[in-house]
Amino acid sequence: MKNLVGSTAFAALIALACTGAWAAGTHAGGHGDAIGKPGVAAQATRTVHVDMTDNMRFNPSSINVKRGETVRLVVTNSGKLKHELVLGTEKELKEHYELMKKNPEMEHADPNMVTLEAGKTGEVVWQFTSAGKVDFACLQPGHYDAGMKGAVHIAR
Ligand SMILES: [Cu+2]
Repeated sequence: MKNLVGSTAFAALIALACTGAWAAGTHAGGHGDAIGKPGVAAQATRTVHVDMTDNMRFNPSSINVKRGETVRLVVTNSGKLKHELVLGTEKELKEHYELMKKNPEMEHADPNMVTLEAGKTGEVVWQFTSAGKVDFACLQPGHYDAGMKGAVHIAR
C-alpha cells in the first residue's frame, strides 16, 4: 500500500510538471507572474527570430525586451534532432529537465514552450511583466547539460 501511494504521488508529480498545471501552478500560482504570462499575438510589440541548432545552441541566446512587452518568439529548428524552447526560471527549468531525463518519451506542451521536429518553425507569444531575467532552455535529454540555454533580459 505504501508503494502504491508512492508511485501514485510520483505519477501525479510528472503530470503536474508536464501539463498546464505546471505552468499554472508554478507561474500563475505562488510566485505571481515571476516569468510573465502567455501573450496575445495581436498585442505583440516585438518579433524575435530564434534559431536552434544541433550544436546545442540558441541563436541569439540573449534577448533584450522592455517590461510589459509582448514578444513573438519565432523559433526555428534548423538541426536534425528534436529541440525545444522552454521559458522559465532557472530553478523551474532544472526541475523540469530532471523529469524529462527520467521520462524521455514524455510529451509536454504549454504556452511557455514550443517543441519542434527537425526543420520546423513555431512560436511562443509571451508577455514579460517583470523586470529582470527569464531563462530559456532546451529540455530534451542531454541538451540542457550541453549548454542549450539562454535568457531574456527585461529592462524596466
Ligand atoms: Cu535541443
